Amino acid sequence: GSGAVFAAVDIGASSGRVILGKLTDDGPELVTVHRFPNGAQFLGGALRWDVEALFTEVVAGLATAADTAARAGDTVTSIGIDTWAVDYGLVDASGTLRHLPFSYRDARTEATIGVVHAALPPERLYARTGLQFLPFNTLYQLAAERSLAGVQALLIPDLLAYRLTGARCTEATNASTTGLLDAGTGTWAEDLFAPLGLAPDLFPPLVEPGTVVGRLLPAVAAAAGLPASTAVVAVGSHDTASAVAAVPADSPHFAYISSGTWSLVGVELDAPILTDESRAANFTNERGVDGTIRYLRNTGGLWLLQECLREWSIEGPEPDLVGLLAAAATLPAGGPTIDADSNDFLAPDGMPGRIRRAAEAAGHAAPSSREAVVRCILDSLADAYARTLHDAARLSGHRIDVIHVVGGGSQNALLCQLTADRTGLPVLAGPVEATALGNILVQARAAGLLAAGPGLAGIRAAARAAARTVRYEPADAALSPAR
Ligand code: ADP
Ligand code: LRH
Repeated sequence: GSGAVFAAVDIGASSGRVILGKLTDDGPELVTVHRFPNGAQFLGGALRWDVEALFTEVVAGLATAADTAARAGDTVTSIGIDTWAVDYGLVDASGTLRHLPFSYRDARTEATIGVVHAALPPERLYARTGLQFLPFNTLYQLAAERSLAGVQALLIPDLLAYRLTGARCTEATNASTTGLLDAGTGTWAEDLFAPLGLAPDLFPPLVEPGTVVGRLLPAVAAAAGLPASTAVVAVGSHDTASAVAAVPADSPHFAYISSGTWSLVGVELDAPILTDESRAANFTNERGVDGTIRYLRNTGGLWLLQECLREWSIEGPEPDLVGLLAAAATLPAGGPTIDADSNDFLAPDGMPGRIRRAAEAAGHAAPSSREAVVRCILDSLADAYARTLHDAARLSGHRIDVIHVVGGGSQNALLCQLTADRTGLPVLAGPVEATALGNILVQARAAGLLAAGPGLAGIRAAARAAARTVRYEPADAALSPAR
């Protein structure tokens, strides 16, 4: 039937997609209309994102979305964009990019972390911003730029929205990953800019999810086959913010693992925790949709597995992920593990060898076969999840009865089972496309099609109606470290 549909542009570090979403009487319906690979590339001597190629894919995806909607008699009401966090493009007054955006995995911030901390000690930064220390937080990257004269910094989703509409803004959930936002108020921590030599208007003004950013530029509208009146609406433009908004939880006592290139592991809170203990445990207080706090830690994630697969596909034929996972599942428990949280695994290249050496350095026999390397990664991730959720519960006092795993990694049955076993908690896996779902539901609410509030209740109810989850029970519920 005819009606309003919403287009989600969702680009993760490993792949992007354009998904159309529609609210029906049976809940939200999602259709993926375009997919494309993504990854940082060595360009001009550094690891960078080819945002020009990404923009081309976005417009191609929107054109397919327009077509698909038109054939169903539907209208694309609005477009929302989310991507990975922290990275940005520098644009001058005419909108020209100074250079292709750096990837957060580029090593150039090693030289600037000390410079930033000399101006602003880490204790002061944490008390103000609540952001966990990661070597690639935006403020360390900005300190590595040769010059910021005459440019504004646009976070990646905001940069894409600017290219679509000509309007500049900084979406608030993603702004919280810059290290320059006040964790309590969700506004810029203005006093941090001058000590870092940053202009107060380096970033465009903040907007909250649900705000209309602008309308399509005529050239974009023509290329996409959409009316120029089509709105681009700010969503939780940090992919993890959109994913967590769409966790299909039916009680507040849940934890989440947003499982993709990274595993983002934590709980949802009403207020940030800015204590020294929390800083020492390296927990972050990122902003979620509706001012919620995503109290979480970044753990290594499926990046380790992605990089092994990439390495093996250079050595020979493309390995089959599903087959490797099945082989890894037949290996006995208690094999070698590594610290999946270690920053040693941040950079690309040579991953299987790095994992073998890390296992040996930890006093284990190095995993030799490919399936043993895969099992080592998954056992190590499950260990890291259990550790992190134990800490999250301890530091926040938040009760955890169930773990929701969302994102591409929710399809990994072995990892879900190991997670249930290690934490002693049931795991509910799915949806795979939680990020796009969260993106679409925020747009639908802005269009008045979803009950507003209280808080995320309306969005979560719609997420539950959309989700088909798979349940994993812990092998031994008595060992329950996360409780
Ligand atoms: P990102 O948003 O960071 O790019 P995704 O949420 O798309 O990541 O998740 C990608 C990951 O999902 C892959 O690295 C892979 O490990 C996992 N994945 C994808 N398909 C499957 C599958 N069929 N079975 C198990 N895992 C899968
Ligand atoms: C996941 C993610 C994560 C950030 C990282 C840079 O895609 O946005 O939340 O820490 O990428």
